[in-house]
Amino acid sequence: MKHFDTSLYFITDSTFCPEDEFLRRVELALMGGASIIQLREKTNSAREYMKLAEKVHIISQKYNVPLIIDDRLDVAMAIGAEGVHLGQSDLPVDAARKIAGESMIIGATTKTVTQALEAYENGADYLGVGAIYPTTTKVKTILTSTDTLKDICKAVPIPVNAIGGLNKDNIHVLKNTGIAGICAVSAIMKADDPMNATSELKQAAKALGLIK
Ligand code: TZP
Ligand code: MG
Repeated sequence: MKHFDTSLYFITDSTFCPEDEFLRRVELALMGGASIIQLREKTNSAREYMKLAEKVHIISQKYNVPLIIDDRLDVAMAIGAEGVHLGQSDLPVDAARKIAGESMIIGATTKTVTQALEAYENGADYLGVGAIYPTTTKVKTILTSTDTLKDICKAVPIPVNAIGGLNKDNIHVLKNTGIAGICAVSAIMKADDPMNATSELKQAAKALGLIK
């Protein structure tokens, strides 16, 4: 059995600060209690992506937190990351599973029950569903209702995480949806104090009974 905890799923954005500051923020998020981290780079070359991933992996290993690489299975495998996250235009989950083997954590973005069932049946270990709220991090995304989120949670037996514009003041809408965790980029990455922001988000989610 694969052991991973998606309750506080921190996703990076390195586009708005220098690398030193980026790595410092990554570490603070882990210190604040992020249970899993996704390195999400959209503009880097494979080589740049890999170099940054190696640096982030050194930090994540220190905190015993799995590192998931967004989009790129090759980068994930090359650096020995614990997982990869695949969107609807990335490698299909079954193809990635064939290449990566059973031990790799594979996550998938799904916006409908049909997509969720397909990803699960093809071997996904967890799902990301959203955007729940409008987001400034990913411009090209459509909103997913909490009703659809609930239907997806009911339809698959794997952890389902909510994503998109989430922060400690608006996650109450996720009550009774059946999610396993919350994904956040800006609420952590752009906070004055990413450690505090992470721990406050986790506390808020716990207080609402969204996570344990
Ligand atoms: N997928 C759907 S919304 C989103 C992704 C990657 C970005 C979420 O970022 P933020 O800053 O937490 O709204
Ligand atoms: Mg993708």
